[in-house]
Amino acid sequence: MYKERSHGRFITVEGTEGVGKSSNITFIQETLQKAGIDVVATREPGGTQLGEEVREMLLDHRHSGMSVDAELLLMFAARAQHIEQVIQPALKQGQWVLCDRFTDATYAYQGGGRGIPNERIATLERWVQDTLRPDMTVLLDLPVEIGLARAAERGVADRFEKEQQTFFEQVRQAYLVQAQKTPERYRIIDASRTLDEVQQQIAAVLQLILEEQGA
Ligand code: Z5A
Repeated sequence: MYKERSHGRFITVEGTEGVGKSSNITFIQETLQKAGIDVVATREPGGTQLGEEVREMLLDHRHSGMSVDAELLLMFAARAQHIEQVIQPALKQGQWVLCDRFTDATYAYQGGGRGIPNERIATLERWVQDTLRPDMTVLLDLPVEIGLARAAERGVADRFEKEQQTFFEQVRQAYLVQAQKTPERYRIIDASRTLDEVQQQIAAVLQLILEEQGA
């Protein structure tokens, strides 16, 4: 479907519960903007009106009985709209897209967490994305118990946040396996450090991609 080669760069930020994605996305966006990059920040599930409505369904406790396949297909339904309406047009215009979660989250949560075989996810990935893949994925990694303790301070838990620690351990392992499989794309950040230290690590990896870009 999306055969055209895009000109902008596609950066995704991933991690388990409470790793600090929200806290660091703004930092990444500001760092890129200071380097003169035109950045579109967005998120999954979400990023479009349809995607945000799907997100509400996915996170809502009223759907605690949602089947794992329904969950998987809703993630990709939102993603299809997001790619067509936001990601691909931005990349074609030369903008950089900074996305809070993308398909690596599907491999981690629906694959690692829910147990859906990777081949099924890969089938949908090829269908919905064709050759579109992130250029760089920043994985904020930290022990699950620290992330859960940080997240607990935020208040009401959504449908995913109600999961047990073992679920998030599986999610974390699935992320680390993906990072091992595609080391050229993944940048693993030690997110257990202070916010300042985390941002120093992120600044270093951004510097590399900016140098490659000649920015
Ligand atoms: N999901 C899926 O299953 N499959 C998919 O394909 C996709 C998503 C795309 C919603 O995602 C859910 O969708 C998600 C996976 C699923 N469910 N879960 N869990 P989300 O990204 O919106 O949800 P989230 O993971 O809960 O992200 P979040 O709420 O935005 O959390 P965060 O961004 O990682 O953390 P934070 O809010 O920036 O930080 C948490 C707290 O820690 C906060 O109080 C910070 O001030 C504090 N913090 C942050 N960094 C530090 C450091 N370094 N030290 C100390 N304290 C810190």
